[in-house]
Amino acid sequence: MQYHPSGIEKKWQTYWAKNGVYKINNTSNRPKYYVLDMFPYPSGAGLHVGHPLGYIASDIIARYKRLKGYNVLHPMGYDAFGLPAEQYAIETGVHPAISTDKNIKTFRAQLQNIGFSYDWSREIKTCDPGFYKWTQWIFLQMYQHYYDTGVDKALPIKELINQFEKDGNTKVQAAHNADRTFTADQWQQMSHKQKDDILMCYRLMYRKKSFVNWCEALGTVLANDEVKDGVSERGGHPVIKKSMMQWSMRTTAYAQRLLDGIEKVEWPKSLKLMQQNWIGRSEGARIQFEVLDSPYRFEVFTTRPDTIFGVSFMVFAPEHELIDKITTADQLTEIERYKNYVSMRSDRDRLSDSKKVTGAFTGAYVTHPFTGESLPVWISEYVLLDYGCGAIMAVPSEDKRDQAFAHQFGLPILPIIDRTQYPNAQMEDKVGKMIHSDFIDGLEVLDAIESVLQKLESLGIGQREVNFKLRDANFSRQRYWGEPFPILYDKNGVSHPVDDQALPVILPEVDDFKPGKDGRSPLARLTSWAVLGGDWTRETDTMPGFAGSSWYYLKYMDPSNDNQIVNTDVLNYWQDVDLYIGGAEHAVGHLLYSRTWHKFLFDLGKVPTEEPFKKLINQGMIQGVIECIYLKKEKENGQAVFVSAELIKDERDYAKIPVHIDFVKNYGQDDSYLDVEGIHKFVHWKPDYKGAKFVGPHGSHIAGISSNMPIKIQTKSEVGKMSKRYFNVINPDDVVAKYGADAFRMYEMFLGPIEQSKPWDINKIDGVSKFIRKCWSLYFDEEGQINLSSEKAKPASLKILHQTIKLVEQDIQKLSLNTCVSHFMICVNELKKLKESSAEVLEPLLILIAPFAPHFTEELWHLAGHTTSIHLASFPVFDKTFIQESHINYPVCINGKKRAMLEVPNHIAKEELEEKALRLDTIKKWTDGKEIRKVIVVPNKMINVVI
Ligand code: ANZ
Repeated sequence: MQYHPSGIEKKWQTYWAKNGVYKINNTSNRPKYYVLDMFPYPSGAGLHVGHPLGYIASDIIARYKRLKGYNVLHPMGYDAFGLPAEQYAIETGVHPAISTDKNIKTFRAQLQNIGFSYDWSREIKTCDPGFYKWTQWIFLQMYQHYYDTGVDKALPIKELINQFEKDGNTKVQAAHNADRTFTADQWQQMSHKQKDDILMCYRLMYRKKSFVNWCEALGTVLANDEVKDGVSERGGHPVIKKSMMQWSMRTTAYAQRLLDGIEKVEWPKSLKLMQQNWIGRSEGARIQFEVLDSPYRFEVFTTRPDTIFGVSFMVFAPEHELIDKITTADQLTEIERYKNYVSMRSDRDRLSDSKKVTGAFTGAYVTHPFTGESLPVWISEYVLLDYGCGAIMAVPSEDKRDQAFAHQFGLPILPIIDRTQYPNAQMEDKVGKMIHSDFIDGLEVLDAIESVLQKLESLGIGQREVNFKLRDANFSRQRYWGEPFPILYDKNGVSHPVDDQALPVILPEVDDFKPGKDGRSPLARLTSWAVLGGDWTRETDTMPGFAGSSWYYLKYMDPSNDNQIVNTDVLNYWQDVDLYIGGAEHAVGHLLYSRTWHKFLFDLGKVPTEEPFKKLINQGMIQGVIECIYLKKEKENGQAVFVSAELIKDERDYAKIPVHIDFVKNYGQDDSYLDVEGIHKFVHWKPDYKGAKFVGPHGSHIAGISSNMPIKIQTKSEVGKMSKRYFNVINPDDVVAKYGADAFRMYEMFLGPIEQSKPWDINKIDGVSKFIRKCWSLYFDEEGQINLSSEKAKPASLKILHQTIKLVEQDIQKLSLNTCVSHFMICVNELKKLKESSAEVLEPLLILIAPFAPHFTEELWHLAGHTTSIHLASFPVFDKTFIQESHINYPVCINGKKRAMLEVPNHIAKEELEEKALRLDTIKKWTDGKEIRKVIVVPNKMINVVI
């Protein structure tokens, strides 16, 4: 019988769906296993062959665990709110809900075509009101809680109000951004609005005026990780700093717990390090300074209090509120000009542009707390407002940025550390003896830090402080396609939560998706929705893309529950995600936000674990070939000049233009090129380049191209991202249509270790496809009849089967899925040679391969007479007796040098073994006439005769 994947695969996909083979229950006596894929954003482009790499790996694990007797939760859903659908709506007028639904249909069909074992009855979409009801609910819980640093957990805001009523806020231990203290009496006197403003400084979801990354073109605020090099990651539009009223999430309250939790999870080292750096804990101190001839004081944050006698000026973040108050009249214009310049720069630009030193002098001075000297106050972009205190004491002798600044503006550099004892020490190393430093002179740096800290504390002008780089996350978007906030404002602007019973607050219909020029969301224009009776209004921002994805993994446990996020018993059963597979790009965004939400829900007693994802794997990328032609960066007479790759000397002088591979001849060889026809096609495709000049090798030129010129422009192919923008996207549907889903799955695994990025190389799929055919043929006789005998299998066949079981099981657990495929190949080759047809070997082999290639194994399983799915069978049990050799071959050595071999039965006694070794002719010859001192036997390894 011939192997025809298409018929078989569709048949079994339908069977699995109809019979609910992958449908699972929340009550089971089996142990649980939860394996999760990072759910996709359903983009208009559909899946390319890179996306399923992780999904195939997780599916193999899910299937393996099922065969091992686990109740496996393996769901799929869609991260369905987000910018692209909305941009598309703005361009085409198609409602985001419609295009998103259409894209989801495409994604689902593509996924089903690959034969994944998802329990589709649990599918979720973050844009579904039934789902975002709970996103809104969690938001409200965070809004109604604060973080108590005394007990180190989130507590109801009511308890905080009780404290305010009793003692004001002076004794409160809480994460906050309040800038004033008050007594119980003062609290009682406050208006509702004032109280609301104060509480906002403590809530875990809170509103504040903050500088945000404002992208005019997209009409929205972007998160720091959505901005790359001063432009939006999506679309590359300019981004500026703007002060706006925004919702924020107080992630920073959880900074230490987020850091501690990293120790407890099984994640890649590199990923843990990225999270640690992003959280960025640093121990130091706050030190107070007084502005000369003025009532103002301020604080700086420093990790190096020991360097206090090296301070020669102060630097403030340009946005620091004190600047306007202390700048002298003659420096006002200069300061304004500089602040204007900085407002156009992203944090990343400000920190990375190390060569460029900029700043402005305020005209103000401060007093050094120990020497009493006057130090000038500057502003510069290298000091960020929202880190530490937004101001620093500059020590140009010990800090590189301060040093560059001092050089640029001619400020004094005071040496304070003698490192002659440490010839290899760097400036950043905390070693050396303090000099020119008053009461710490002669101390080692670490002792000096402690000494200065104690002095500052005793004088009451400084205290120890731990700072984190982690910032509270902006939680507002001025866009349409997101979750509405369940928040109302009364006529005084006081915030009120929507009643739990009134959730979800449904995203209303609008006709015009464009954000307002005033920076407000399209919902703000919909007054019928946004304005309620009695002067009440709704919050019209929407939540960011990461809201739904911060907790979606919980809803899969109990998707249809409308009364709770997840039923408590169900949560106690599933606990957490055992294995999470997804892209490394989510290292600091999604994974930090979801860990924060999870810890918050843990504090509320809503989830039983502190960490959501026990083990995590980042799959690599499947790369595509990018074919490029080169464009000279400087045009000639205003016209584009394309240059043959052969002529390029320094790539930096040229821009690469990715082109369609079908323009290019001889693709896949070293000398791929555009010929005249290709150039015509290129110009037709990019009319902007009509009349462009193409410079081929040997100085041959083409301008205005005539078709009979035998010219070639060499192109260059490189391996890189698979993306629409590089015209190298391969649709898995096409591969499945040609080779079958089983071959596609096995091929993607066979490409290499799952964590590695690797180029798509279709030539290799033939090998995998041949393997499947070979394996298939093992189950048929010469007449093409299914042939599984009930006779005992040959010992050699059992041996290879059990060796394979052992290796595959070992490797699956290590997630080394590529080597599993090699084990199958070796096993099938051996069994083919042995002409094995016994069901005793061939049936377990099918189960072994089934997680990788679920379709053809199911077909053969049924042909073998089974009536239930192979995927509900049991994984074969490794039995070591089958692989034990009946005989052992011992090398026999004389004084450590091998002289003979001895084959003996497996379980022979030591004495007998020694006797046999000494009786060997060769050994007798070597020992003849010599004294045998002793015979050493290393069991199963060797025999050594010492003479
Ligand atoms: C004096 C000093 C002397 C410093 C020295 C460093 C070396 P991390 O480890 O990143 O926490 N700093 C403080 N706040 C800042 C801000 N808002 N923007 C930019 N820089 C800021 O680094 C803390 C150090 O970075 C602080 O210690 C401060 O410079 C600077 F030899 O103070 B240091």
